[in-house]
Amino acid sequence: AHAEPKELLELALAAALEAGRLAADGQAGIRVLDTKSSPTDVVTAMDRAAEEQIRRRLLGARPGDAWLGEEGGEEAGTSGVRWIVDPIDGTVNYLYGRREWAVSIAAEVDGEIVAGVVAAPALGETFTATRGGGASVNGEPLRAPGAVALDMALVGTGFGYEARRRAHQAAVLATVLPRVRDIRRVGAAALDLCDLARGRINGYYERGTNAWDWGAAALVAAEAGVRVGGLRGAGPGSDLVIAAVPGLFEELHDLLEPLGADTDG
Ligand code: LIP
Repeated sequence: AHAEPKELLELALAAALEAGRLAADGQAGIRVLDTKSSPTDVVTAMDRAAEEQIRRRLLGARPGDAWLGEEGGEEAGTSGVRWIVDPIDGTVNYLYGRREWAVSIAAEVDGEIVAGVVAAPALGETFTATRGGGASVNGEPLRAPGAVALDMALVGTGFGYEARRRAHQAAVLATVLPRVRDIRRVGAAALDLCDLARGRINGYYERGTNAWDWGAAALVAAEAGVRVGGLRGAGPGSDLVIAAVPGLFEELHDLLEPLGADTDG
């Protein structure tokens, strides 16, 4: 059955905090220089274990819901509710013992995300939002600061994993970098959008991310007053996500559009 966004948020929050503890406890044991087993395999195993734990908790409570997970793929449901889950966004940071990684859980009702949690245990930060109900960090209301001009903007971005895509992303960046205050590459799309919601960056764009990376965080950002979209009026998608408060959003959009930032060149 359908549920209220607040109920879905509570469930998602409990699941994200639990999975965050599991992953945080496991992070210390990962050694990048360990020669016996590949560290990437260890991270993949943790990704799977965390997603499985989230799935047990969410689908245990709501068996008719649909699923879209980074590790577990897609599964249809009957309730009209779909969970969109990234057990560890920022896996390279996680692997290197860095703190910028997060568990991301979004609840979609009839195709629209209505609740989202981004839990970053190593940072001690948990972001939550419900559609129309505002966004918070650690329970404190979040409001993005007003627009700055593009040349004063600190802009976050990220890069894909394939060489060809990266070469074009580097070409786009070569045009963007001289036009802005500076660039940040934090390594977790969910945290980029949450950082934007609290004014730690002013803008963000990235090609090639998936709904599990940005679904929950896009709601946090939108509820904090950030515009999140794509090129030419499109919504955010794997082609391109652009985010900034109104005013700066249009400037960033108009800079990226002629560069083909939504393509691989
Ligand atoms: C990662 C993103 C990162 C992006 C990578 C990747 P993962 O997600 O959050 O910002 O640049 O392409 O998608 O793989 O760590 O879940």
